[in-house]
Amino acid sequence: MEIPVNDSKNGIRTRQDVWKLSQADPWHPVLLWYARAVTAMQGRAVTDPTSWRYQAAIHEHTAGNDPMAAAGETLPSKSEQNSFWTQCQHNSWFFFPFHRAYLLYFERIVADTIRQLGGPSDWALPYWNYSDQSNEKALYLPPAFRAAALPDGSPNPLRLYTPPGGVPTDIPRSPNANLDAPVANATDVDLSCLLKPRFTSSSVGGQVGLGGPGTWFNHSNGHLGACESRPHGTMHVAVGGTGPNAGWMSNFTTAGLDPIFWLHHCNIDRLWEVWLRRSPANTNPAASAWRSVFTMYFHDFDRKPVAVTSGQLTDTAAPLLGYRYEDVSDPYEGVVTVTAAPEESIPEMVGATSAPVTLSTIRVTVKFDIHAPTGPAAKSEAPEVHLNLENITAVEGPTESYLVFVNLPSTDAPENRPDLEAGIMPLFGVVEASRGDRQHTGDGLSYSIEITSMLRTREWRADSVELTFLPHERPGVDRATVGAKPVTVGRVSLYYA
Ligand SMILES: [Cu+2]
Repeated sequence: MEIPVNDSKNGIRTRQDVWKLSQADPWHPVLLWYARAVTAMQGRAVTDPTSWRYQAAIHEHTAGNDPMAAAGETLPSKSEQNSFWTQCQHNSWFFFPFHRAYLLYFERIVADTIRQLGGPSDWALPYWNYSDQSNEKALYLPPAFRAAALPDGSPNPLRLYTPPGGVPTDIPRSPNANLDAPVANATDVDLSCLLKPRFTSSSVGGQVGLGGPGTWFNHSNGHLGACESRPHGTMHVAVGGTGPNAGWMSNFTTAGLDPIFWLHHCNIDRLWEVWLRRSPANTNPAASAWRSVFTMYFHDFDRKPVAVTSGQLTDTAAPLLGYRYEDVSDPYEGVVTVTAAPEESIPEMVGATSAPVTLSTIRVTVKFDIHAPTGPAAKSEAPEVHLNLENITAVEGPTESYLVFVNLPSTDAPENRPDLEAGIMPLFGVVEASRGDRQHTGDGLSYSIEITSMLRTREWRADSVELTFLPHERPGVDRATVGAKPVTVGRVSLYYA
């Protein structure tokens, strides 16, 4: 089917699947013009809001951690940095709208740069659909991000960067990223987040939604929404890698410097759209605290500051946004999600560990008692069961993601018991969330994983539960070589909701 790239009558541009473009031509004009714009934006001073580094600093900027910084250069004023840098919203119901606006103004800056370079006027950001089961290369970086040179022989900025006074160097990524090889596996790109019946998570945990808990400004720390956890967090770490030489995508402060970051987030933005369309019951928050009270600030391509709220960002075809996705089909077509509890149900804790759990490169097991519910969950015939993994901290990073198994017998190899795998904790952002400073409270990350069907078919109303944590192994990375990084889970608890 022929997809019209630009519906000029309605001013709607189409964000296309990067792998479909690449299969037609590894240097499809959408990618070649992107590469040229990246080079142009990297040539602008960091004080220019349309520069590559300014755009990346919106996500997070840490002085001393910018690999493209030149000694003695001038940065924007402290007050400008406070307003526009280190603003990304995580562990929050603003995760989706913040990143949607972030991509929108980035896309407008790239498109304007392409126009100035003499390129087409209808450029739109492509997306990387790593979960596409019809594409055997879906888990590989698209070829334009692995080629050393552009078709004219000049260095390819989608793979290389030039440090101040240096020569073109590979952008630090995981071992497989620049090879003709997968960077992730099926676990990393699992889309079961789309089966969540709610957008908003409980703010105390014990119930996870697609989008995250209701918060005010929240740069890091707290409970991750289902999509932010996976595939968002897992793919950050899969592309960036782990260990002492981990790459840009694994840290908040460098992620936006890697040109693949924007195609990854474009796919995350697309998944929000897929979720909304897959059921009329899937809706965005109606609360004004989400829609209109919280304002986010960016710069447009003309360098003028702009302000937006989430409520202005819900319709991608609205004039402010003006885009649609090539494909928003539902990978779970026909699968109906049932909400056992109403949106306002109060989760009740029925058991927890009494001491922090330290994770390691080998399997770590923890067991705790469960008591019968006495509060709201006691009235429910079939409450949902949620595992809460709270206050996860690490001082050094980036660290590997951990898989969580429920009641895995000590004699069983985890790879033989996928039926007991409850979920994954991608630790993207854990070091940032463990720091106590202006933008971070220091109390770490928290995950909530629903295990209703696992527990109900096995030890429903059991009096204890045992969890096993194991580092997640990725293509090209041996678990044993990742190296032990001290990761602590403050508390593990079980909730009925
Ligand atoms: Cu991200």
